Parts: sequence; structure tokens; C-alpha cells
Amino acid sequence: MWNVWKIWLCFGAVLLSCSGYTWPLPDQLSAAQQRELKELQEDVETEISDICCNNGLKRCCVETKKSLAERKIEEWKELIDSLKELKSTPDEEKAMKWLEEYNEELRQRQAKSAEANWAQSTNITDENAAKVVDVTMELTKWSLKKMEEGKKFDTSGFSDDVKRQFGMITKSGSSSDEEKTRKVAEIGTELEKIYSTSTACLPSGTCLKLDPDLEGILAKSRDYDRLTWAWLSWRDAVGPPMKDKYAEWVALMNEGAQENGYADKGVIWRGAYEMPNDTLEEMVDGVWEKVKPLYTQLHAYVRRKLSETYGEDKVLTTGHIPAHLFGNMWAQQWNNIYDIVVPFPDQPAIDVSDTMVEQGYDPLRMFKTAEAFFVSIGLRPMPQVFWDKSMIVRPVDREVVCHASAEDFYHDSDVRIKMCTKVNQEDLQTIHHEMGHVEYYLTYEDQKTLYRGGANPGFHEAVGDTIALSVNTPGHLKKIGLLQNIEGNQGTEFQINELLKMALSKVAFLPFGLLIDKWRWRVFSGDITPDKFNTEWWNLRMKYQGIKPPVERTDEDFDPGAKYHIPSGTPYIRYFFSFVAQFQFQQALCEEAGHDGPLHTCDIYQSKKAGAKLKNMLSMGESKPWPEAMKAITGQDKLDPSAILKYFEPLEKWLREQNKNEELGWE
Ligand code: KAF
Ligand code: ZN
Repeated sequence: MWNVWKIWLCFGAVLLSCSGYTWPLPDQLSAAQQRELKELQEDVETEISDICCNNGLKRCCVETKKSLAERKIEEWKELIDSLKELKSTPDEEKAMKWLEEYNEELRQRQAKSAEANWAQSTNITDENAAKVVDVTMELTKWSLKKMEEGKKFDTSGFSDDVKRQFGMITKSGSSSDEEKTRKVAEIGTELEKIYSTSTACLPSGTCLKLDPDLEGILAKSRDYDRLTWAWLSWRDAVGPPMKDKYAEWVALMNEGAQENGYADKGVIWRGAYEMPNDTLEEMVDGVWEKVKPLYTQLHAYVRRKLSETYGEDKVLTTGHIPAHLFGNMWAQQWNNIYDIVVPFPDQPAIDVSDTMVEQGYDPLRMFKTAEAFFVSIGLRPMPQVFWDKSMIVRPVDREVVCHASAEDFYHDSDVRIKMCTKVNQEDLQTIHHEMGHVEYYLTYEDQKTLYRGGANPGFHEAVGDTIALSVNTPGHLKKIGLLQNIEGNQGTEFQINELLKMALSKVAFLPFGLLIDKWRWRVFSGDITPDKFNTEWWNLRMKYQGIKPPVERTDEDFDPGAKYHIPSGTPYIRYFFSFVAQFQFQQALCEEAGHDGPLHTCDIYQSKKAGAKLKNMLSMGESKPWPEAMKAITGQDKLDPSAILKYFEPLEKWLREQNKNEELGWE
């Protein structure tokens, strides 16, 4: 059989490896024949893409693939004849038909659910919240009903693909008790409302919102007491009203999980990564151990600088650092204190926020700038509906969820972003992040509804960030006119500045990205009980990030609630995965683009080859376990910190030298 394929592999091998064209499936094939044919097609595609990539051949275009496939359709007839022996059982025929209907109905229901969520998050009202709850109930009830139907199929003899779909359908974490399911949805909308509408009021009576007011203070103020006020007021505003509801929410979610045979909700969350025997935590712990030495160096260096800025009485040069001095409400990324920690202040500036303002950038122009990059590597422009329906600034006349998101509406390329954009470099980065989600949506839109997702949630988070690694290089910022006073190749001092700025975003984030779900996994498992929510939260913050609360905290407080993903119930380990994987992706794409020089100077702008490689992976959606998607783009099938370590190698060396007299760490 393979011989038949080999022949025409020789014909058109390198021409075929592009995504965006679906093989024509001849009619009147039995399910088993279709399956066999599909598997062969996939083998050929993999083979071809290997050849194409290894030889650095460029001519991968959808049209060529299409015309070739059409010419070859005659040969397929032979092939199909040879498949005649294979008869699929009536059972499998039935199952495939059932799946087809399932996928279509799921698509329609997800479309409806997306609309309800959008209405609420862009206009928070009780009425819109009630609609979200109703739609969630409908979707849950339907999914549970279909799960029971699905379980009746004996899938043991079916193809891997059919099994995969049934596997997805027959997993649920929802309770069949409608009241419980309703309560879960209701608490979810209440918590999100508290987060999105709370304010901190000054004695004068003026009340400040998180975005942009309190976040702005954390980013810009260098007044210790003012920072303490903003940090504390936000936590006092949201934490206590959330605490009991959150505990009830956890208990209800666990009941749903347990009803379905899982130990707790954390098992279900981790299940998204399809790790054998629930080994996700082990895997991420292993990765963390490898990047921790780099984080420790950064921590010691920043601690010294903060101590010099705020005084030894405020920041000791040993131990934990107060959490409110990092330029960020959660101390999750430290890029806003670049001015405090800049290694070589006399080198040309690399932050472009001021220039963006001077050049009259507005949110729309920022979005167009991001779009242009994606298009330059051969990904899709944003469709008209995106520009018509997205929300890119905070509206003045209503309450909204300002935390950025990207939404797929499951029909006619209806995709949107919701964001309260401010004109600065950080938000330019966030736009790329969100647009990465949108490009993923657009690239897998022809997949079955069940497969319209990331290879795992971390992949979805990594797409736009990978692109932003190129965008934020001084080389690229110069190309688009945002950096002017730099000439060609810069010296070591400039490079150290550049790498340190990036490390403040990427390396500083890692322990934060890890600990959020370490806390939640233990909350779900019952290891952390409500009376210890806050204490254990701070134990993790101290242990992993090496930071401490600026004022004493108690278990009456609920500081986890001050971070969006806790009240919104969004899993967080995806970002840890992403922050490691995006460097693997970048390394692979830069190689594809023919970049030479250190990884941190790579800009894949206009590289159609790099774009094709990325697109090929994105087009797989969730159809295969993530290691296969990882392999398609990087050639390896693991989450591997060596790329991020390589990227920062020159900085780590420099930091070690700077810190040689420091007492590293904080235990
Ligand atoms: C990432 C990158 C840079 C900085 C920081 C991060 C981590 C994280 C944070 O703490 O800010 N970033 C975000 O939360 C960005 C928002 C989002 O794009 O990840 C958004 C979060 C969200 C919002 C509403 C419901 C669920 C999740 N995620 C998406 O819009 C999304 C998620 C999966 C698939 C497609 C879109
Ligand atoms: Zn995201």
C-alpha cells in the first residue's frame, strides 16, 4: 500500500505540505475505508512536511496542493479498490453519523453560549448575567444527555480519531443535579462581577477602578506608602466579599467532579494536558527546577536595586521582597520597574511607550500594527466582523469586564477581542497575545467542533506571545519606526539591557505562573481548607516568588480573589506552560526563517516559511495530543526549558557576576 503513495510522493512531495486545503474524500466510502484513506493522507502529509522543511524548500502553496490532489484523484480510485476488503461495521457507520450531528449541534450551542457571555462581559447587568446562567444550564444539560448516549457506543474497534472524539464527549465535570449546576454558574457570574466592578475610594470620595487607575499607580508610582495604599485597597475591596462564595463554589465544583468519578475538580483541570497518570504537576515541577537558578539570580539583582531605591529600612538585601514594589498589582511581571533596575542607563532607551504616545498611536492603530505582523508571515488578516464587533477601549456608559480576552463565535469567522486598551508597550504586547488566540481560531475553523481548541490550553496562550518576542526586539521596533536612536549592531551593554527587560516580563513570571494552580489544586483536593486559604496562598507566594505581603494578612482576607483568574475560574498553569513553550516555538520558527545570531535578536517578520510552519501546527487544533503538535513545530515532543535558558544565557552569566557578593535566595 505504501508503494502507491511513495510514487506520487515523488511527484509532488514538497508541494503538498501546506495546510488550508482539505483532501477531497471520494463519496460512497464506508467509514472504515474513509478512515484508512485519511490515515494514509496524514502519513503522507507528515512525510511531506518533513521533506519540505528539512530541505528548506519554499513552494508550499495551497493551490498547488489542490491541483495536484485533483490530478491524483484517479490514482485514488485504485487505492480505494484495494481497500474494498475493509468493511466498516454498521456500528461504526452509525457512530460516525452520530458524531457528525453532535459536532454540528455543539457548534450551534457554543455559538449561542459565546453570544451570551459576550453580552454580559461587555455590559454587566443582572439581566445579562441571568442569560449567561440559562445558556450555561442548557449547554450542560445537553452535554450530559449526549454523554449518556455516547457511552452506549462500544468504541473499542473504532479508529483513533473516532475514539478521541468519544473520549472528549464522555468526560464531564458537571452535576446532574440542576440546582447545583445552576448555583455553580450563578456564583461564577457573581464573583466575576465583584472583580470587574469593585473600586477603591479615597477619603475625598473619588473612587478608583483597578484598570486603569490602581494598576496605573502600581506601575508608575515610586512612593512607598501610596503603593501600599493601592495594593491594599484593591485586596480589601474584592477579597472579603468573595471568600465564602469562593469556598461554596469549590465545594460545588468538586461535587460535580465526584459524581462523574473524579477525585476532585483539579483532576479534571489537569486532564486537559492528557498526561499519563495525572503527572502534569510532576512535569511542571521538573521544568521549574531547571529555570529556578535563573529566577533566583534575577530576584537577587532586583532586590538589591529596590533596596537602593526605597532604602534598607523598607527593602532588605536578604530574604523576601515586599510584593507591592514590582510595578504590577500581583508582582507577576516586573517590566514596569525597568527604569529602577536598568543595568546601563546611558545606553539608548528601549521602552517605546512614550514614543507611541508622541507618534499619536491610538488603540486602533495598535491593533492594525499587530495585524500587519501576523499577515506578514502569511497568517490571516482580521475579518471585517472583527473590526465591527470587537471592544477595544473601555466604554464610558456601562460596566464591562476589562480583563482582556479573545472569543470565537463558531460561525462565519466571527472572532472578536475585548480589551480596555491603553497606549503603551505593555498593551501592544497584550494585543499580540489576544490576536494570537484569534489566529488560532481562524486557522482551525474548519476542524470538527470538538477539535476547535488549542493542542492544550498552554498552546493557545503561547501563539501571540511568540509573535511578540519578535515584535519587541529593538531591531523590529526600529523597522516600524518606534525606536529611532539606535544604529545597527549594538554592543554588550545594550544587549544586557534588552535581555534584562525581557527577563522582567518572562522569567519573573514563571513562579507566579506555577503557584496559582498549585494553590488551586490543593484547594480542590481539600488539602487547603477555607480557614487556610490566605495563609497557604502567601506560603506559596513566599516559597516560589520570594516575595511577602507589605502588611500583615489574615485568613479573613482573601488575596487570591484579587487576581482575575481566581474569581473567573480560569485555570492558570496554561501560562506557565506557555512561557516555556513560546521560547521553544520561537527557536524553531527562527531556525525556519534562517535567522542567524543570538535567539533574542530574532525577528521572523515577513518570513512566510516560519509562518507556514506555525500555521501547520495551528491548523491541527485539538485533533491530536499536544506532544504531536509540539513535534510538528519544534521536532521534539516535550515541554523543554532549554530554549528559554539559552535565550537568557548571556544575561544569566552577567547576573551571576553582579550577584557574586549577594546572599542568594530567601528561605
Ligand atoms: C500572559 C501573557 C502576558 C502577561 C501575562 C499573561 C498571563 C495572564 C494574566 O495574568 O494577565 N494573561 C491573561 O489573562 C490574558 C487574557 C487571556 O487571553 O489569556 C484570556 C483569559 C480569559 C478571559 C476570559 C475567559 C477565559 C480566559 N484567555 C482567552 O481569551 C482565551 C483562552 C483560551 C482560548 C482562547 C482565548
Ligand atoms: Zn490568553
